[in-house]
Amino acid sequence: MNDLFKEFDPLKDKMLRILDENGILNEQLAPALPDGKVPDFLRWMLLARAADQKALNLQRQGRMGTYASLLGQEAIQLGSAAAMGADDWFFPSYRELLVCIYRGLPLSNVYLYWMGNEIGSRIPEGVNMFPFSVPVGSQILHAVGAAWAAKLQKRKIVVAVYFGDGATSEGDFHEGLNFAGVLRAPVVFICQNNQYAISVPLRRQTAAATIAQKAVAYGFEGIRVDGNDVFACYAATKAAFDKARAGGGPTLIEAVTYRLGAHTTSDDPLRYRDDSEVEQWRASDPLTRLEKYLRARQLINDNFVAEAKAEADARVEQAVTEAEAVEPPAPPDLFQYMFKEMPASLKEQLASLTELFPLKENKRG
Ligand SMILES: Cc1ncc(C[n+]2csc(CCOP(=O)(O)OP(=O)(O)O)c2C)c(N)n1
Repeated sequence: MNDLFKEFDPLKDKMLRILDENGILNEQLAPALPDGKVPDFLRWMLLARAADQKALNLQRQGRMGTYASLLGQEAIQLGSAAAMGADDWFFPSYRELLVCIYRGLPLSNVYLYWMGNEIGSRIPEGVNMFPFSVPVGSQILHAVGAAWAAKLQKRKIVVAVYFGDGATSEGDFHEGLNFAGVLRAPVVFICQNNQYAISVPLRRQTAAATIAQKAVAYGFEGIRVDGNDVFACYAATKAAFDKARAGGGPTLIEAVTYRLGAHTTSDDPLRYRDDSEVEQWRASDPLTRLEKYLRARQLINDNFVAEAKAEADARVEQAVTEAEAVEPPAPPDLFQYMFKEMPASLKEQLASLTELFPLKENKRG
């Protein structure tokens, strides 16, 4: 298992790729997955794509707040999520819709979150995730802490944490990796290198040749994978999880991918990148790649795709109905959830807000 990390040592300037852009599989590197499971991967990716497009539409219709699309990043999200064990935990940033729903978070929770309703962040019992993290990189420290706790408690739990290339410029990234290395914490760092931190390109985040090689400085293994290849993403994550569970410590995975959409619905990428660049990456769309492979192997046909899309649309509509049926948050909700005992300064602010919005908002306050 660890051979994968030796073979793809980031200092050797190598990148793990198993399924190429034409849908051709490298049998030697292919992970052990039953044929029946792979069409399911496509089904999930189609669901994420439908859910993503719906969120963008809802935002444009004023039915959702700002939304951060995952378009183009489905392979790393699905591949990594599928490699986790039932008891493992993950700590998302804000872009991991597919990881969340694959691991059991209802899609309606994701929608509620982006609708500005804290109820979206109430994670159901049994879904082993922390809520979305908007402060860039802060979840890395939480994840390392959780992994260390699991190690101290001798629980065979592995923790995954997701972040973008921009997060690697944060102190939290370096502190997290340093401690994980020293403590040999069972944590897998998953960097979705989608080339941009809003408008700032990767070359302005780091002078290093790769993000994966940063693991070397912290004393553990890193690997660079083709982030649009679901097999490579699955194989690397599975190896990293197996290693961590066996006491082998942390791993940094750099999934090289591309954010095909805008950073969020508030962003205009035309201002800082060329359409030609986007078009180039579109040719490596993770869904098209997987679909080509599955069709060539005759594991799916037109009917399968049509049915999967229809099923996805129905699930998305159901989730929207559920999310929109939840009462919108009242202004005093802003003051909930942070402190057990509300500090005096916040009590004062709450009182003046209540004065401004006296009647119906108060009923839930
Ligand atoms: C600590 C902190 N600083 C700045 C911001 C503003 N901000 C929001 S997203 C973002 C860029 C993040 O880029 P990256 O880590 O590459 O993740 P991506 O959004 O590309 O998935 C920034 C600077 C923030 N949310 N938190």
